[in-house]
Amino acid sequence: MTATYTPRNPIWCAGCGHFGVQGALHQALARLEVAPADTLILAGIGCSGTIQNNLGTYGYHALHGRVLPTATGAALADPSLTVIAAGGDGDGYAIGAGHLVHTFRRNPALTYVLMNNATYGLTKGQDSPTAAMVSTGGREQALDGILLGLSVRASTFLARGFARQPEQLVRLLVAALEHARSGRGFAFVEVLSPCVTYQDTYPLWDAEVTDLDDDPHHDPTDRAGAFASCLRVMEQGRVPIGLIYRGGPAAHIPDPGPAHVGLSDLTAEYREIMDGYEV
Ligand SMILES: Cc1ncc(C[n+]2csc(CCOP(=O)(O)OP(=O)(O)O)c2C)c(N)n1
Ligand code: SF4
Repeated sequence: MTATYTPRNPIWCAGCGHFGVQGALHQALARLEVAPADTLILAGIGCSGTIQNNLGTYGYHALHGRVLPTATGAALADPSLTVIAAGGDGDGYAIGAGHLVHTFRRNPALTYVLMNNATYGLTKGQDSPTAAMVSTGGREQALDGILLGLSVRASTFLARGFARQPEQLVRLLVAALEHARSGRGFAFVEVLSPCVTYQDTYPLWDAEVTDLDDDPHHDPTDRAGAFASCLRVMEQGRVPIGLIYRGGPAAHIPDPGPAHVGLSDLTAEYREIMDGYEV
């Protein structure tokens, strides 16, 4: 058996939405019987960016905003791994926004869980690109990652869950992991995950979410229809959740070519380092 990592206790404030995300991810991986030794969780910087310490899988702490190119590299290097990228709305929608757009465009086979709390939790509550979802000050519009994803025609899986609705969140994460693991491509799950310390959005989002999974008129295989469903809900001042879109072309899996490193190609020094991880 291959040992991975002894999980740490989360460092989050009591009540943080990220606990719900972690619990749901743990359940989704268990439901699919994905072994921790076959799973790599890469996370960005932020309170959300510590999730990879807590699940006993392989983990990697990426630079702020750079989790997606790192995860794409891992998924291409070893397609047998279940690769999960994770991070906050600051990490993914601010400094990392460019990478998000190009990851939709490239559609690599990995899952991305973006914990949206409409603030920068780790650095004590500055406005993030989604802050306008909850504050009325200023003139800025919130960035909507789902509409952004729908607008890139190569995107193949878009969903939004709520940390307070664990059953649906587990279902969405299972569907996302299945999508990526079967080679269909990039599965993006934004989770409304309130920061109880700097921006407690539980009451607001409890009242404002509209579940498109319950809407018989919403067809998640119709990109234009999904866009219209989301806009209709948002224009009512509400937040659409559920499986928003699943379809599109299969994942583009490029031949890694000469850059591909097989175990037999490793230098003696590198092999020694790798051997250090064998138990
Ligand atoms: C290059 C760089 N710029 C800025 C920071 C400071 N910083 C650390 S975490 C963070 C944002 C965290 O917010 P978010 O990604 O939403 O995660 P949360 O803590 O809310 O879970 C910022 C701006 C940094 N670490 N590195
Ligand atoms: S500061 Fe906010 S995001 Fe960070 S652990 Fe506390 S509640 Fe969670």
